[in-house]
Amino acid sequence: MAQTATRSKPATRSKTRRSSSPRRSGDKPFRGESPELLQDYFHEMTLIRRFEERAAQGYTQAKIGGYCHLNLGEEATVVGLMRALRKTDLLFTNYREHGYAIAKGIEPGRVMAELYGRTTGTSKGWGGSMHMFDVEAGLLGGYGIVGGQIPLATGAALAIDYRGGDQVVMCQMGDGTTNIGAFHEALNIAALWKLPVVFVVVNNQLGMGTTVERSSAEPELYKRAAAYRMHSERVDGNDVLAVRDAATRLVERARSGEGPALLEAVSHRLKGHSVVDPAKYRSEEEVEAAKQADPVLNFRQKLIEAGILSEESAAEIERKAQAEVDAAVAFADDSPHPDPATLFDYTYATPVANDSRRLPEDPVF
Ligand SMILES: Cc1ncc(C[n+]2csc(CCOP(=O)(O)OP(=O)(O)O)c2C)c(N)n1
Ligand SMILES: [Mg+2]
Repeated sequence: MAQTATRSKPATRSKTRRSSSPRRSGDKPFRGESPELLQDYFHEMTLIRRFEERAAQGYTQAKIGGYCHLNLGEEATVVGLMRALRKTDLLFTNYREHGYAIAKGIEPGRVMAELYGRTTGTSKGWGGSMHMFDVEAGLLGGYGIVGGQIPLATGAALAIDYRGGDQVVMCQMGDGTTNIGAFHEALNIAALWKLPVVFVVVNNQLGMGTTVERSSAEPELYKRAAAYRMHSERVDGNDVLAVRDAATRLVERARSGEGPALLEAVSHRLKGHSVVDPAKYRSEEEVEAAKQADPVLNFRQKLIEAGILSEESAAEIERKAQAEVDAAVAFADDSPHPDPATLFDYTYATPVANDSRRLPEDPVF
């Protein structure tokens, strides 16, 4: 395979930041920001919050089956990251991706329909919570295998580079994922070949019930990029503007051929690992700290203090978000279930020899 000029350039020296305190937007956080845009961020963060609360409810009503992991507490990270991407840029995520699907431009109704397992969902109802997929929106999954998205995202970045495109790949993952071998393999090759990919570690400080300190010998995860001489930054994941600015910097850097980067966004998980996890392993203090750091409520408060929202206009945005989620639920509920005969239609892109299409009730021989 021919090497492109970009890939044959030697890797540059690491510019990993020495300071471990996450970047924030500063004392005058809204200076130079358009009030409409800030209100729009608040709306989208609130929409994701309400959507996820409703998904949890749908699970207890048995409307949603299988696994279901929520972005509660990560809304500022999700919105900030997605605002750094163009529609044509590609996104790969882990299984905690409902908010990303919405913020990447997929109708909330289609996301809820996928959770409900209906034909109008992003994956025709066959994927469920962990497998949202929409080529048009640039969301290439939704992966349930921890780290499974990382080699695929790196491969997509290689394809873009090989074809000389100007898209960037964003590869989202959790803190626990940085201990998977594929993480290191992918970062190494991405740095060597200067691929247009931004790896994002959403550090919610827990991998299921295990803290970062217990699982990672270097708990400041952005520093892992140094092993690959890759640029990296750490940002306050509860600060939507700081996340947007850091992600934009790294995405545009990758787009202009300066190579991959690693962004660590530090926030909290407000609830259990999945909707069925009561999270008994967390101390009261830890849960309280997570609540205090709530990115949606804190952003609301700051916008009111800055005169960008009033109590009434904030409540109006919240009503609007609730109405959109109600409409998404109605759309999902009214949509048809898939025909079981189509179960295997989307397993492989091309025909595969010995592709078993046996349903549980079918005879083995
Ligand atoms: C290869 C593999 N190992 C283990 C699991 C089980 N598992 C699912 S999620 C998870 C924790 C991942 O934590 P993190 O990367 O921090 O992501 P978060 O859930 O916090 O978003 C584990 C161990 C899996 N799905 N895949
Ligand atoms: Mg985690």
